[in-house]
Amino acid sequence: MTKLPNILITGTPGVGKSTLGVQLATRTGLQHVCVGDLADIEQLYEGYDDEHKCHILDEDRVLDELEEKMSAGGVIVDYHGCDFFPERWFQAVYVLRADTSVLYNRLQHRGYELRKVQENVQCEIFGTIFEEAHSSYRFEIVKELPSNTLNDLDENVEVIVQWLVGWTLMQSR
Ligand code: DAT
Repeated sequence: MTKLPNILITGTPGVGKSTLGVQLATRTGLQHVCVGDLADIEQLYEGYDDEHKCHILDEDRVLDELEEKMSAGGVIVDYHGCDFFPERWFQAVYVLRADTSVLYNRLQHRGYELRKVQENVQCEIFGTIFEEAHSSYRFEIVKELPSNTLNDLDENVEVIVQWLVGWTLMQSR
């Protein structure tokens, strides 16, 4: 039997990765893994960054934790970084993008302090994660999707479902 593909959803915090991941998993039956949640549950940290007020991810332990699942296929991973995953894990990489004002409001609503909101909005303006994705994966598998409205969310689910259908057909030829 052909293995199902793995999909990476990445982008700045607050762009809507988990929201899309959950909807996509419901629609496709693929398994959704939010790396942030996994790290919290399993305490996959190697310290605390006082300056940015966040835990420092133990990337090696995350990779160890996920390897078996990823090798089996059919996983949607979401995380706000993408350069430490093995390139071989993913057949498609989607970078979600949000407008400055939209992201600002979402992060403020999430309770982030002003400096953290500004840092993340700046990261989005500079397209930092988009660049990281392009430097980590083959150009043709990296796609950018707008994630500002609920309509965008619906369309993004459709785009990825269509990709999955096409990918599955190609494999069965
Ligand atoms: P992330 O996982 O990228 O940090 P999230 O999925 O938690 O982001 O979403 C952040 C907030 O934005 C949350 O309140 C849900 C909302 N949201 C996500 N995608 C959206 C969209 N396309 N349109 C409107 N709101 C969205």
